[in-house]
Amino acid sequence: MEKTALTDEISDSRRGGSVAIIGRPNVGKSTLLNRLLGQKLAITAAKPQTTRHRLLGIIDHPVGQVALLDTPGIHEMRKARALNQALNRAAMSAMAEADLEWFMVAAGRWGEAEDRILSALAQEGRPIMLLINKIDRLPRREDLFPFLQEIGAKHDFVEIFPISALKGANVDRLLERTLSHLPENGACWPQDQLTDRSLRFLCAEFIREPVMRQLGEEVPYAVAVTIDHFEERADLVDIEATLWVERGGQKAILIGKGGSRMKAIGIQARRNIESLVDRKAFLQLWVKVRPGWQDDPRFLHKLEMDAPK
Ligand SMILES: Nc1nc2c(ncn2[C@@H]2O[C@H](COP(=O)(O)OP(=O)(O)OP(=O)(O)O)[C@@H](O)[C@H]2O)c(=O)[nH]1
Ligand SMILES: [Mg+2]
Repeated sequence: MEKTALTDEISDSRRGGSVAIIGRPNVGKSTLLNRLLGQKLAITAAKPQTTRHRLLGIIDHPVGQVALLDTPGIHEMRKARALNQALNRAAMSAMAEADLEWFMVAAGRWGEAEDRILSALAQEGRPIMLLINKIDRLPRREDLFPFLQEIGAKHDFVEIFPISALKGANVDRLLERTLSHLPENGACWPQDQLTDRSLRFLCAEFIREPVMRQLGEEVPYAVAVTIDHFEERADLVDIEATLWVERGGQKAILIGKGGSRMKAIGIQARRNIESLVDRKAFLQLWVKVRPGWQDDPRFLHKLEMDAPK
């Protein structure tokens, strides 16, 4: 990396701290985590509510470390199922413990949801950087100016950053500026550590990703993945997993005609896992029905999502 003025300034004391990425579903939070890590850790899809867990990614930089917390998109709960409550709670708890907040919005989009999230963030009292993502979608850069003016006035943001998480525009600069706002001698994780999540957890997520990406409206939200068997060998990982749905009809859709959908999901999941573990994966997938799992606190606990008492 090119030596910057910032690197010179504080080369003798590493900075560090935790940063929560907060925003509405689908704005690109997980894409940014992966971009900054330089590898895929979080699952992403062009659908809201892809992320269900808070996910730590440790970003190592010459100037210091950022413990970056990806979070589920904060959403209004119409039906307020236990799963939805757990998603919002995971985001709020990350928000509460971060040293600094990244509030992410999509370029040109600001609505009531953004106002609500911003007021929750402001209540935490931490510095907030506003990230305006997906700027690659704008036909012209100038199109952003009126938007910047309007939303820049909504809060005393420490910085405002137009970025493209997908294309990588402005993200290096974002990281440098973020580090300058974090304490000296802050976080300190082993340099080769990427996250605090187990490989087993990540594999369950990497199986859920093709479900999110390949299936239509309702079914992906009714799917949860548990790992029944996980064995790491020198040349192979051997995994058996269950995809849980809530109804028989969803099971039929997930399996597809003659098993074709599950086959396609299995192929993509195996690819995801093999590139993560850097060896072959042997994957056996089952589909089972568990009515009402989205409201079952014990099952949500099993999925490593804290459930309401
Ligand atoms: N054009 C464009 N698309 C992006 C950008 N960042 C993310 N996306 C796309 O937006 C969609 C949502 O991205 P995610 O990273 O899954 O969004 P998220 O905020 O984590 O969503 P939830 O987990 O549901 O809260 C995906 O299709 C991404 O490829 C970007 O900078 N530009
Ligand atoms: Mg996400």
